[in-house]
Amino acid sequence: MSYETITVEKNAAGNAGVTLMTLNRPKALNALNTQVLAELIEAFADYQADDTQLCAVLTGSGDKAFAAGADIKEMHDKAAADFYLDDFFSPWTSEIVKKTRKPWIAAVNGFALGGGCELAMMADFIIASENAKFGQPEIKLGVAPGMGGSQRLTRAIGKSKSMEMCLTGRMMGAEEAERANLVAKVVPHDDLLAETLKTAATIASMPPMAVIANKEMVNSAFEMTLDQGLIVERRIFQILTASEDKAEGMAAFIEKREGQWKGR
Ligand code: CO8
Repeated sequence: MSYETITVEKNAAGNAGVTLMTLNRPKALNALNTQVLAELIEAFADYQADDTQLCAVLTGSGDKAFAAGADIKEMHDKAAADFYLDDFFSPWTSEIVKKTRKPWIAAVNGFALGGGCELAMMADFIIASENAKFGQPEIKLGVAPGMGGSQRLTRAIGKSKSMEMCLTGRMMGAEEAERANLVAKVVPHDDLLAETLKTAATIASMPPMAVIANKEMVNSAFEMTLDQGLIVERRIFQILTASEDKAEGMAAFIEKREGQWKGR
């Protein structure tokens, strides 16, 4: 498949099972326009469908930005009716987040602002370069987050900090983002890609069905009451106990060898 605004590399840098997707509009600080969305939807669908690929990484090209937001130049001339009738921004969640059952990591290499911050938060977790800067500056444009920022940021870092970020539009550096639990870890800028690919390779080496199950369980903590979530956890655990990989994983532990996964 050929793309113009993103690049996709399977088994990236020799890491078996790891797909690297890169937002590739560096002159516009990787701003997210309609074409980027269409290409990412296709790339994520291909990743989901390809049984050889088990963990994905999304990053931004260039040294400066993961993504500096939704494309302001594209949005500038749109009328409210266009945004409403097209249900603008809806496919980011419905086509990418909901349909990608396999894990993906955002490797945030610089600015992650507005839609860029919101896209990073759609990932299963974020690894940030020490140069990363997160923010929801939409208020300065007379609007507000539209791709999930008010919801996902608030769930990640709590109401007080999220409210302050959204109302002032200020940026949060990587260290603060780690303290606030927005990111899983911060690494030196030059090591970001290698470190994130290494983490992805670790995930790709796990039993694939158990990976999807773990992702589904943790995500259910955001959608349900504790009682409902605990039921989901128990049921998924019980299903996993019937898998061939459970039999193999436990046998491998007892026999002191590496497991060989079937993914079922
Ligand atoms: N959209 C389009 N182009 C952009 C964007 C963007 N979000 N961000 C940067 N660019 C372009 C600039 O226009 C510039 O292009 P050119 O060279 O042609 O002038 C190029 O990228 C480089 O940018 P700068 O010269 O501004 O670089 P600086 O280093 O001086 O500044 C910043 C970097 C601070 C990141 C600055 O570019 C900036 O503030 N960008 C905008 C950040 C922003 O406001 N993001 C939020 C956008 S809105 C959004 O994401 C969700 C909207 C929800 C709306 C819902 C509507 C219904």
